[in-house]
Amino acid sequence: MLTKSINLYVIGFNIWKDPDFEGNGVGFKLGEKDGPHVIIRCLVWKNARTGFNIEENTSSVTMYHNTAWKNPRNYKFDDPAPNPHVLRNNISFQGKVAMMEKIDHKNNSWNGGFEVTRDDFISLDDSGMSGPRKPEGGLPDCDFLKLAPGSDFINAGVDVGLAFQGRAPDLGAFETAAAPQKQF
Ligand SMILES: [Ca+2]
Repeated sequence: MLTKSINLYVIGFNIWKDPDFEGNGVGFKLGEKDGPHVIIRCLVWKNARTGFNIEENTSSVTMYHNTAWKNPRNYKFDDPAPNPHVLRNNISFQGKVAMMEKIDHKNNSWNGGFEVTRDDFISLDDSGMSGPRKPEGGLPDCDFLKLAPGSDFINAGVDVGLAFQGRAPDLGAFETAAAPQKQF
């Protein structure tokens, strides 16, 4: 299953005070049944427990350009992977990352060389994300978790075959528009 540009948040909180509430607080459940899921440019934030959870999936799951913020565990890939899961260009901010050995994770925010701070993002205000979607289903215009000018994540990604701007892909769910070329 290919999943692109999906946003999941406040899962696992009983916001409606439902007495039969049984949510387990996981944003993306990637397991239970095996499937070589491909997760691209998704956001997951403020869930009760886990953002992206591999949950014993033994297929090779691919995660490119996702952003997880403020889940107690942002990424939980804690099962052995007979077919290695592949993670590139993902961001974790304010939440734990659990990666078991044999998981192929490189060039993500937790792989060294980056310090993720508040200043990497234009906005952490998610109030605009619950607004109406655009007619074609796109996100409302808002700067939530988009990279701030000067962020180390801009042009710091590896090419995974997806469109990008500037000299290289950015990390995370949103690609920063490249500066216009100077006219000589
Ligand atoms: Ca770029």
